[in-house]
Amino acid sequence: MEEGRRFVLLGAIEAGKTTLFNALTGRQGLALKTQAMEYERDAVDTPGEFFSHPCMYRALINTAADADTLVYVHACDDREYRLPPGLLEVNAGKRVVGAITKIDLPGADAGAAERLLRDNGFDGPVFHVSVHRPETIALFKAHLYGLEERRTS
Ligand SMILES: Nc1nc2c(ncn2[C@@H]2O[C@H](COP(=O)(O)OP(=O)(O)O)[C@@H](O)[C@H]2O)c(=O)[nH]1
Ligand SMILES: [Mg+2]
Repeated sequence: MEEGRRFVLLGAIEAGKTTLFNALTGRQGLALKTQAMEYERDAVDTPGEFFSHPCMYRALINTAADADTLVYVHACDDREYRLPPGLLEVNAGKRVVGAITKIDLPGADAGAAERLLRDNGFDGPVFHVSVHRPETIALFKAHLYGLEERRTS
């Protein structure tokens, strides 16, 4: 894996990280419960437990430190902002991108979810995505990989 081209998906359990990871990387199969860091080319999927267990938090910090882009994955029906502020502080200067997921859910209010992120000081670009709407994934993917290309060119 080429250094400095890696993005890592961070977010709570059930946020939709693994589903998004599979959609972005073309990995097949069901989004089974993620037990450990999963690497696929330049992407890293992380277990949501790493957010809530202090003893696992160290591993998350290390993985984030190795990454070039941090993707905060947030389900549109989640009313709580989950990104620990310290995580962005220790990764200052890194690209940060938000993904509001499951926007196909009935009554989904992606705008409200985005405001929640903004109210908590999240200032990277925010994308609204659903695995059931391929065009939203394509747009997000283009942004993610487009940024990677721009950086190395
Ligand atoms: N409706 C809908 N469900 C989704 C979407 N993305 C993920 N899910 C569902 O949300 C649940 C959690 O997804 P998963 O990717 O395992 O979340 P993770 O714990 O963050 O890795 C699963 O039941 C997924 O099928 C989406 O875009 N739309
Ligand atoms: Mg998972």
